Amino acid sequence: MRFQKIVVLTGAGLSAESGLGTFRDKGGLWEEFDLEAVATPEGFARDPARVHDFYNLRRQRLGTAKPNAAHVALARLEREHKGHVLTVTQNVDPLHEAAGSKNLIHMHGELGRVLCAACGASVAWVCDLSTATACTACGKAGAMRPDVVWFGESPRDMDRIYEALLVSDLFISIGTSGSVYPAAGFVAEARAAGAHTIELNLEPSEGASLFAEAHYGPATKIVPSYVERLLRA
Ligand code: BJW
Repeated sequence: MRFQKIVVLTGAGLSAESGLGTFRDKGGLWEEFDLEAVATPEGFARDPARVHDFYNLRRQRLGTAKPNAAHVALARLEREHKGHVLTVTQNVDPLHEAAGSKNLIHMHGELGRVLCAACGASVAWVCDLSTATACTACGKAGAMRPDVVWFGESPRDMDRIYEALLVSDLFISIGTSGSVYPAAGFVAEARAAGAHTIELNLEPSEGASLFAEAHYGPATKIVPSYVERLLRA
């Protein structure tokens, strides 16, 4: 294969066909919920119960979701590609790992984990959270929050991501609108490193002109066929 060091960035569009809503499409989560109220530290400080309701609902919706053909194809790419593949997801769902991806970074955190603001413990969590929930590590009640990254907070593992982008020779962006930074800036980092850049999305994203190559359509169609071609090349 022509490419040895691949970085894949995924967004909500990848999980759309698994029944999980995107954020900014018609009918997306930001039409139903106020972003400032539910996805910022300030919104959480003002009304934690409202934020817990939003994430409890998201956790419940996750219940029956299964990985789709696009998640499965990306796990296959990691397994069968002779070089290095790092998948960086903005998604908080667990569908990449359910499909078998192992070299994976959840840069915006995970819906299936909660964080104690008092002691810093992050623990796996499947139930609802409330303002009264006690931390299973330190016992303090009322300091638990979803272990996700809100606007104004630092995304996770950024050093590892930038290191991978710096040596990448192929960057693939899938199912993301390219409207949230720092993820929206990864294509420029990869280009600067000399990588070939590809967008796979339902429609051109905000940063579409930055990509050297693009294929548009539903992820469950275009991702498996692209991975197949890549592995045969
Ligand atoms: C399909 C499909 C199908 C549909 N098949 N495709 C001014 C300028 C620049 C930056 C800033 C600025 N002001 C503030 C900032 C920074 C800010 C930011 O970017 N704001 C923008 C609004 C401008 N960013 C931050 O605050 C971030 N932190 C930060 O920058 O810290 C500083 C720092 C930087 C670097 C190192 C260290 C520190 C944090 C951002 C946190 C984002 N959080 C959320 C919520 C997470 C938890 C949760 O899930 O609730 O993350 S917001 C939401 O947006 C979520 C997503 O991960 C993220 C991206 O959304 P995504 O995935 O792109 O979804 P959509 O809906 O936008 O797009 C879906 C796409 O799929 C569409 O294109 C469809 O066409 C497509 N699609 N169906 C294929 N079947």
